[in-house]
Amino acid sequence: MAPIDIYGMQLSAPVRIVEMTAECLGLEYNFKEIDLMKGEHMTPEYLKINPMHNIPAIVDGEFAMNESRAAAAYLVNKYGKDDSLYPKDPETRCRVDQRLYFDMGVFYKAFGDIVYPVMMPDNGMPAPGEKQHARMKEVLGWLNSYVSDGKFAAGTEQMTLADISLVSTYSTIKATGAVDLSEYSGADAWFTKCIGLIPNYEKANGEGATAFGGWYKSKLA
Ligand SMILES: N[C@@H](CCC(=O)N[C@@H](CS)C(=O)NCC(=O)O)C(=O)O
Repeated sequence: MAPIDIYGMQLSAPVRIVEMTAECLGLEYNFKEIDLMKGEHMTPEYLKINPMHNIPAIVDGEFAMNESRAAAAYLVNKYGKDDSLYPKDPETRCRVDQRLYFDMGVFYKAFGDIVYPVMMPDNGMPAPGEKQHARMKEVLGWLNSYVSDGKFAAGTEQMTLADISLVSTYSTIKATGAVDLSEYSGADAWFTKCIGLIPNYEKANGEGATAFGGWYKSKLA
């Protein structure tokens, strides 16, 4: 099988979801750097691959796709030896999907509302205050309830795409130090367990999360 191409940059949490998934599947991949700061996502070459001009995108032969969680699911569906990362049982898959949508639309959103106004002060977002921090706490409470008592995020016996996606966001939050995570010991134990199960974790996610955290911290007065 020819290696797939993953387009993106390590700073990006969605990009790291796809990389971690490829690592868990033992897939060979070429990482093709798309530096948003240099505008490389707006070149005609990249727009041909992904007209939505966000990262990540994958290319597998003739097939190109963006949206990290959809791309990660494709990789499991196509290349997984079994369905353990994305179980086919309808209820379990629904729980995995719910966690994936939760991660994108609720968890990362709550986090973004706290850090992006600091990292990109010109983007017009309101400065984070009590409201944004209260929301983040509520959302972390839900994550904690999903993963407490030694459970994986979708209630399975094994790690799934739900965990990989949530690990990407959780590690990024942790690296910024922008949110007090001390109340969520269940989540922290789950995080430590998951990162021990992801091959080449530092390369696929840890280094990028740390770099994101460094960027955030550099913007604090
Ligand atoms: N829901 C998308 C989000 C992708 C996304 O927003 N990527 C950001 C970087 S983290 C990006 O590429 N922004 C530049 C742009 O949209 O032009 C996914 O999970 O793939």
